[in-house]
Amino acid sequence: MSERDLCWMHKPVCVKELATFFLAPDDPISRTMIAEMPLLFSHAERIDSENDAFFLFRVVDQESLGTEGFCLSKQSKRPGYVISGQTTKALLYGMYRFYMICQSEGDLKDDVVSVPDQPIRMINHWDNVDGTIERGYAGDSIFYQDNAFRRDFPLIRSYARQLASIGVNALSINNVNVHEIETKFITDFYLPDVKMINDLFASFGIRLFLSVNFAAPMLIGDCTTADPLSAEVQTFWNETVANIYQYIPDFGGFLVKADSEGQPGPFAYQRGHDDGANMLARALAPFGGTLIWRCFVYNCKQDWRDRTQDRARASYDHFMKLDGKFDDNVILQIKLGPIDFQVREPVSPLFGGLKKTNTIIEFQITQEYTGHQIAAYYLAPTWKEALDFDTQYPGAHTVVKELIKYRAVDLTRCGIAAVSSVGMDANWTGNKLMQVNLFAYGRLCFDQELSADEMLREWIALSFSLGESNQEILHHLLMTSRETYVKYTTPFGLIFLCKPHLHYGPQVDGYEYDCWGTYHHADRDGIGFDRTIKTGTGYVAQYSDPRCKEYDSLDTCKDELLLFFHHVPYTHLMQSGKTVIQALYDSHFEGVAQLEQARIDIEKIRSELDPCVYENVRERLEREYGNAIEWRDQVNSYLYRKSGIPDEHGRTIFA
Ligand code: GCV
Repeated sequence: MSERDLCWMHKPVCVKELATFFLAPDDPISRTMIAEMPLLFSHAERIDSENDAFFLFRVVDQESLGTEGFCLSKQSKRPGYVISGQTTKALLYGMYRFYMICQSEGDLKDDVVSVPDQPIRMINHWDNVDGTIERGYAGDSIFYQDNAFRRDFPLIRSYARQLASIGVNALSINNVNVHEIETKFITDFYLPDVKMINDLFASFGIRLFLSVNFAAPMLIGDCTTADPLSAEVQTFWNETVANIYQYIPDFGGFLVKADSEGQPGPFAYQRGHDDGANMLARALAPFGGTLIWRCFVYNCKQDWRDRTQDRARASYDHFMKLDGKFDDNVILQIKLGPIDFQVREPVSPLFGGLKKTNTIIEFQITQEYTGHQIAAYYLAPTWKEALDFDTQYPGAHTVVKELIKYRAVDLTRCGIAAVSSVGMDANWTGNKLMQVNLFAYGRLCFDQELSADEMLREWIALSFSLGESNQEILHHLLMTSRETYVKYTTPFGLIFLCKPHLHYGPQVDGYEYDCWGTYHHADRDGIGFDRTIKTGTGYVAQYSDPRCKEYDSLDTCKDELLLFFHHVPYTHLMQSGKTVIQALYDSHFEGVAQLEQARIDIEKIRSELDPCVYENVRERLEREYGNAIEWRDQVNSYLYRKSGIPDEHGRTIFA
């Protein structure tokens, strides 16, 4: 077994009898299934008689399953199983699910009916054509090398099957910061390569998207402007899109980061983001293409002296007023929180705020602020919290997961996207344990009701051969990993105490006198960013009335977000009954103590781990432990020096 195979589909299920299916071999997804069967099921081979069939794949007419839902059941009169769905894509999903159930539970005990909760389940790659990955910590890009497509099709195929196995159905393959060469991906020179990748993913039911540069009409066309209302610009995009669909008739569409962190956009021409998005959407519409437009728009040249400015307000301020102005094939992609994938943020108020616009919630699987694939950090609890968040706006559907699932009938293009964590590292994700985040992401997109606990148990059962007590140890380590990381880095809603640009390791004032708008405002008396109505930036008012009241008041704002919304004295009593300063000290000590336990736990399960997995996990844990000590000591010393208040328990703080 090669290390590359160490994902959740590395051991075939042994079936007693032959398998058969009746699929059209000229359909690319059917061909994929024919190739996958022997990899997943050890005695499976194709035969022609339905009577001998161990598996039956049935294309059925059952509207409730939609185009991607499937049923799994036992055959009624003889041993074997039936996998049914309305399309071959649904059958592919059914086959993978059946495999995983057999692998983790031994057999299919009850019938399963599974229909994905949202139409778009996407992964965004921030890969650059030079082979680097922005915020990637698992090696180079699997798609590119030395300013060219890598063309390692077996590798890409193996990635595609992993994504399909968990139900991902859309993929963008280049960074949203679109550099010089990638701007040309939409030209004849690169489209044959894009097509090859597209066709490979299409055979696993995954639609391909490209990130595009808003200034492309000037950079690679003959236009003198990129103004979305200019006729020459519209012609450029119409012709460019028509050409793409000549090569790739099932092309998904574009993903756009505009007017953000140096990327060009419609603001340069005094146009709105609706003008920019609709112009591109209209070029894509005749071909059924989709335009995904990111709401990550804010001023990254802020003056830290001006306490009225607040980066958290930006997305809502820009996009709320445009609600209802976007074409049907435009989707706004909104990061989970108002700032930027911090360890804990409130959910963006655009969810629930926007009523007449397709939306995608954006998560980040790559661990930019969450430990660089060094720390163990199981992300599903964060995502679950966001999906389960009740915005408390008036209306039939108020919870985030419903808002991206059941929009008004004509708003069908909604879903979830997440930034990829995958690279050329042999175990795909740098830290073997962090494969769990990719797995859980896909599973959760398909079925929002799965708990973080269930998905973790399933992944452990599929990925390792551990006895029951060792499974529990690993489960505990990962289930608590998020809180561990939060505790030793930025608890209680603090954000950005990390090293600037790198986003790993502590530098408490790294962003304090900077232009990025991410301040903690610690002084000798207190700490936290005041976003309240009376004395702060008023950000809280972007939420529904009940949520606004909850966050605005010190009595009701939960401890976990206290310092995101309030500036309080160090002696302020939190809901936990501790003073803020003591809670901060305790949290940093506890985080390190939890890692000390994790180091012991890994040794306990060592004998049942593959040696190279053990070595990878041990090495990462040691680095995380060293980093945690640095965080604890720097943050605690910083706070002690500012406040002059000692730790109640007299533990070592470096004055
Ligand atoms: C792709 C953060 C990251 C950037 C990233 C940006 C985004 O600011 O640090 O690297 O750029 O988010 O989401 O566009």
